[in-house]
Amino acid sequence: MKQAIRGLALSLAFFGFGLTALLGQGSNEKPNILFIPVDDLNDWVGHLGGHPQSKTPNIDRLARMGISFTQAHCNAPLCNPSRVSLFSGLLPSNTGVYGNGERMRDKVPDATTLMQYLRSAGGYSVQGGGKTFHGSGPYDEASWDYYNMPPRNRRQIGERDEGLAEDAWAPWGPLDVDDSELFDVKNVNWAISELEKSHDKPFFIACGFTKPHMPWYAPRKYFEMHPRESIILPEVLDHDRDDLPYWGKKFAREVHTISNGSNFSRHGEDHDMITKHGQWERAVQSYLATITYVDHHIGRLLDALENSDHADNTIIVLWGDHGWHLGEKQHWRKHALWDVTTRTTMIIAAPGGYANGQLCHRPVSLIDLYPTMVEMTGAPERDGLDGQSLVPLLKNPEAEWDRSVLTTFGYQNHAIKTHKWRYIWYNDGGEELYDNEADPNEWVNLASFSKYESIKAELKGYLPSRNVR
Ligand SMILES: [Ca+2]
Ligand SMILES: [Ca+2]
Repeated sequence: MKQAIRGLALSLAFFGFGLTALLGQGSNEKPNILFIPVDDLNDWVGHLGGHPQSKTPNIDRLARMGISFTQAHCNAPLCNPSRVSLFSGLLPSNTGVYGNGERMRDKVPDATTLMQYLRSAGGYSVQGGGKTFHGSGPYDEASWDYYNMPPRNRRQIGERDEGLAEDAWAPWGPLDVDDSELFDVKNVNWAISELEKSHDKPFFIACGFTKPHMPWYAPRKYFEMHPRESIILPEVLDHDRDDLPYWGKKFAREVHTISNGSNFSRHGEDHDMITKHGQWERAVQSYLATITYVDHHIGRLLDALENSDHADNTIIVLWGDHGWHLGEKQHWRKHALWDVTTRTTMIIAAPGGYANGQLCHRPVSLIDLYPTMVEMTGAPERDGLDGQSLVPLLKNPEAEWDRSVLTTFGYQNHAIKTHKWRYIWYNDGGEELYDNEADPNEWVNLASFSKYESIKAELKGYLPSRNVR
C-alpha cells in the first residue's frame, strides 16, 4: 500500500505539486490554507479501510498528495466541543466545553482562535463557509473576515422503504434532485470561486461539509454506486456490552444531550429499532452513499485548486470531527469513548519538504492542527496551546512520537489512546482497557484483570489533572 501511494505521489510531483520546489518559486511566500472539515466522517474512507466498500477516490487522491494519519482521533466525540477544541487549541478539560449547548465565548471569552491568530500574527485573510464550528453559520464572528451561508432549500426528504412504520427511526434514503440544489454543493461552489481569484494576502479558506451527518439523504446516483443487496455489515460480537462498566453501558444505549456530563435524554435504543425494522443494510448503504457524495465534491475543490494559481502554495487539511458507529458494540452515532467513536480521517497535504504520499500510524488528534498550522505558515510560535505540531511527522511519518491522545466526553470521562492501548476512565471510577493490537474491535475489556494493573496505572498518568466544570 505504502509503495503504491509513494509511486503515485511521485507522478503527482511532476503535475503541479512539487513544482514550487522544482522551479524555486514562491519559497518566501506564506502558504495559503484550504481547510476542509467534514461532519461525522469516521474512517470509512478507501485508503483507511474502515469499511471495505467505501468509495472515496478523491479523499484517497488527497492522501496521495500528503500524509494521511491512520490513528487520528477527536478530542471530544460530538460536534461543538470537538470543533471548539480544534479552533481554540484548548482541550475540553481546559475550557469546560463538553456538549453542544455550551458556547466557546461563554467559557473562554479570551480564546484566540486559529483564524484570529493567522490574521493577527500572519497577515492572513480568513474566510469560512458551511459547517466549520458547530452549526452552519459563523458561530464566532470574531473568527472570520467573511462567512458564506448558502440559502437552504426546503428540507429534502429521501425515499423511505415501502411499508416502513412511521415511527421507525430511518432518516436515510435516495433523493431525486440535482447535486446543485444541495447546501454543501452551493458552499463548495463559493469556495471554488474564491480559489479561482487572485488574493492580496495569504488566505485561509474553510469549506465545511454538513454531510455525512444525518439525515443520510443524497442524490440517487450515489446510492446506486452502493447496491443494498451486496452491503457488508460491521462485525459485531453478541453480548459485547456485558463487560462494560455502568457509564459504558449507558453511553451505548442512549442518545445524549450532555451538559457537564449530567443531562441525558432517552430516545430509545437505536440498534434494536434498526434491526427490528430491517434497516441495518439500508443505513450502511446510506452512510456510504452520503460519503461518496461528499467525496465527489471534495474532488471538485481539489480540481479547482490544482487549476488555480495557488496550487503550488496551498496547504490542504481535511478532517472529520469524530467517528461514527453503525452497529459496532450494538451502538449507533457517536457520544462514546471507543475507537469507532474517536477515530476519524485527517489528511495534511502541502507542497515542499514533506514526506508526501505516505501514511502515518502515530496517534495524533485534532488539537494538534492549530500548532501544526502555526508552524507550517511560519507564524510566530504560540504558548498555551494543548496540541503539538505534527510537522516532524509530516517530514518523517515514522519519527519517534511518545504522545498519547486524550478524548473527553462530558465532565471527567476520558479515553487515553496510545499506539497499543485504549484506557477509558469514567467519573464514577468505572474503567475499560483494550489492547488495540490484539483486539482492534475492542471486544474484551481487560480492566478487571489484575495483570494489567501496572499498564492501567501508567495510562492513568495521562489523565488531565485539571477538569474545568
Ligand atoms: Ca459532528
Ligand atoms: Ca466486550
